[in-house]
Amino acid sequence: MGSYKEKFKTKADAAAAEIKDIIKEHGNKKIGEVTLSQIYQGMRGITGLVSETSLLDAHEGIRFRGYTIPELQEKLPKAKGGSEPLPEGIFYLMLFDELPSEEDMNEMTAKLQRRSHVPTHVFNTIDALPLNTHPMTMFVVGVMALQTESNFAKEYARGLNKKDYWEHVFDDAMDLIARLPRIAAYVYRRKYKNNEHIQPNGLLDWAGNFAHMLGYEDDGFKELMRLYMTIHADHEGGNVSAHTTHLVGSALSDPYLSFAAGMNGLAGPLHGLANQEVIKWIFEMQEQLGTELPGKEQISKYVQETLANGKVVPGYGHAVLRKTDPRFTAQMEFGKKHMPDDALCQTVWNIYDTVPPILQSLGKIKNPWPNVDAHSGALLVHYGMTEYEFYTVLFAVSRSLGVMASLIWDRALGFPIERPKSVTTNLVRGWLNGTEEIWGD
Ligand code: CMX
Repeated sequence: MGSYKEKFKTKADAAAAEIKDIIKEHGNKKIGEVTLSQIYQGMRGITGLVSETSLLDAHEGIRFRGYTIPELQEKLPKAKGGSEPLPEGIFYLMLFDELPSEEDMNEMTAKLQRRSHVPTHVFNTIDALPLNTHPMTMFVVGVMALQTESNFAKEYARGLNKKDYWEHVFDDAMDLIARLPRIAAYVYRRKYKNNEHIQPNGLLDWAGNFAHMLGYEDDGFKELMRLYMTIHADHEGGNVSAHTTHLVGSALSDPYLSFAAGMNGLAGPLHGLANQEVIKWIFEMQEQLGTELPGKEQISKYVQETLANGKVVPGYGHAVLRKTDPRFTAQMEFGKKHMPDDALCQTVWNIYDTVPPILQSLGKIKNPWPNVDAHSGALLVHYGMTEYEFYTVLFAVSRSLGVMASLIWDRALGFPIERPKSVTTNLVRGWLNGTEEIWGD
């Protein structure tokens, strides 16, 4: 761990010094303006956060430290015999702003393996929940139970110098990432596989071992997990899960508390839970139409029905993106390569041909294209994972890579507690008729 921390500190010190200079010289420069509709409508488009690990372009999609998903698929180290990137690599890249070599990769895998022990009380806490509890609730409860292990919380209670915060957040972040696959697999096996658990395999990579503990030994599923864990890892700083983790962390809540908070946001149907909603919606369509492979006209009618019932079409639309999500494309390519004849995947592709023009015709949807959640479930079902309520837990395990790397950077750069200003409509009314001023105006 020593060498990791030294490596990180050299980079963080240089970045902190640069940011200090930027603020000193340019701190009063304005970035855009804030409109009334933005403060009423989800702060869309307001630049108000720094997140170093990835950047989202509305038309191009996500870049992790400057690299697109296809570039990462080419440049990141792979498992032996595999062709998908190892997610440890994207974590390394987000953390150190440097592409890992094969050797760096192996070192990261080994470090995570050494930190992966989950204490028994975590499993006992999950066991105390009724079996019909949603897997995301079980998962977050497991994370909360694991908070007893927070190095940051212990050191803070003892009295910690603020320049050392990052080091203990670093330890907690690594521990948490190492342990999450075990907790997630425990939730899955408890809820869906007769409470029969599978011990970790220390010879496997982080995602391969996760697949193994879930009970999936197929090499194709392991490859899928590597891709899945890589592409869901981060989506810049403003999405609900990343922003919540960052916000809660800014109060110096430890990484376990911050991550659990973020994952409660991921569990919302407009965010990460959309992956379960997509498959549920397709299964219901297949059942209603009495066919595994509905035609485009049938899909079109079903979509119109969904909209007429005042529901969203899950897996479509995005607050920032204005084109097909490259994470959707990466999964579609995986499907075309490994399961071109799969009826569910073909349905997902037929939906892709059908839905955007319908959404576009409504005239109010800013992005009619599919997002990451539109595809993931079909690939999982192909390998036998049909329990769609579990899907958001997979997303959560992956998202830990981005939000934990960001949290380490937040503390290393000394970001303060986050506290934007809010207003009341009464104040807005007064401001509009000239009798009140709005702070910052
Ligand atoms: N189906 C139907 N209506 C949709 C829609 C969809 N897929 N996407 C947006 N709309 C509607 C909105 O509900 C809104 O309607 P009202 O004006 O009547 O309230 C209108 O179109 C404008 O919305 P927008 O500005 O285009 O989208 P937002 O930035 O407000 O919301 C998102 C973005 C993702 C929440 C929205 O597109 C949505 O609900 N999609 C379906 C759920 C989904 O797939 N979420 C996963 C996103 C990815 C992730 O975080 O994992």
